[in-house]
Amino acid sequence: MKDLFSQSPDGGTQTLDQQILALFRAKPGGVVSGEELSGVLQVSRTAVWKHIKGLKALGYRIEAVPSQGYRLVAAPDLLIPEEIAAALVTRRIGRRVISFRETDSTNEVAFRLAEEGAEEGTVVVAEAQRRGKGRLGRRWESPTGVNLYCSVILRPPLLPVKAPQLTFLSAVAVARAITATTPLHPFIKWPNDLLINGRKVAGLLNEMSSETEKVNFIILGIGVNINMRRDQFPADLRHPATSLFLEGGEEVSRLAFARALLEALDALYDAYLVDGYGPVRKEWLALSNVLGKRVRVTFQESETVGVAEGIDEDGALLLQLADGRVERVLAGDVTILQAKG
Ligand code: BT5
Repeated sequence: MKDLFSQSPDGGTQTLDQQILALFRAKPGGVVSGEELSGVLQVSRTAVWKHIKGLKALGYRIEAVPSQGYRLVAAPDLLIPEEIAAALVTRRIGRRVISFRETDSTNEVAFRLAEEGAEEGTVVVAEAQRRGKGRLGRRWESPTGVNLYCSVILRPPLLPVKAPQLTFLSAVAVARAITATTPLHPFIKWPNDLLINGRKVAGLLNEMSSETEKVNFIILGIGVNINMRRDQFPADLRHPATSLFLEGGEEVSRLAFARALLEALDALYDAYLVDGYGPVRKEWLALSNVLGKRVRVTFQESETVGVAEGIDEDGALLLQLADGRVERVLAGDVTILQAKG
């Protein structure tokens, strides 16, 4: 049976469940009669009742109001298109959302959709990932129902070397969403981690399809640990990790977070297309935890030690070496050695 997660990736028509929820939402807090539901949806009253039962099983609290109909009392914190779209104010990003109960990797789904021509702003989310991806073939832990795993398709008019600018844009968007939904203070660790109190709360994996002179599309892959519990982290992570719940002591609505994130991405991307990279870079630098610190950057077999001075147009980290030269580091993992001076 089709359900709220089984929306066809090519958009397609709304499922019955989706239509029922849309009718409830059209009358906030109000009663929708069984007659109205079966009339608008063109199905029997028994079919309506079956679907209401299915929605209840998903966590929707739907009351039967005797001889009047049904009332939606509360919706679960599920990352499904209707719920994300319910109060979303964006121009491009999230106009189309595709959600999965489980998938291998939202980045892979988004990549395939983009290859098939999906429009800019299409968002793929999942409640769980079987093979969530980190950088360099690493794994991203993606337990069910507690976090956000999301991939956004962008088609910026950009030279491929400038693509890292969008990694910074997505880092700033995640920081804004954290600030909007919690009292916590996030920091960005170059190039793609978000930290709270020194522990990793989110990671970014941007993937690109390009030609020499032109980006075809970029997938912004964003994983945020929202309500993940201590015992859901494996013991062998590379860096200390955390979740918004563990840091703030309170559960955070994943839906509210997803909306805040898509709105932040939308606003930043809009501004980026008009004003360029400058404002993103400025906000990124203000959120960075490495500026002015002595760091070691390791990449495969090589390592560079220096004081982090900033980031450049191409996303490189600028490190001042012991001999005073400034080196551009394009990729790697950063360890903070000590504060300067
Ligand atoms: C990242 O890689 O931080 C990028 C993570 C991107 C995940 C998103 S989820 C939606 C989208 N779809 C995908 O398939 N991926 C993206 P990296 O910097 O390489 O960090 C990976 C390392 O972080 C792992 O080797 C672990 O040590 C650690 N790690 C794994 N899962 C974690 C988690 N949930 N929270 C914190 N650290 C984690």
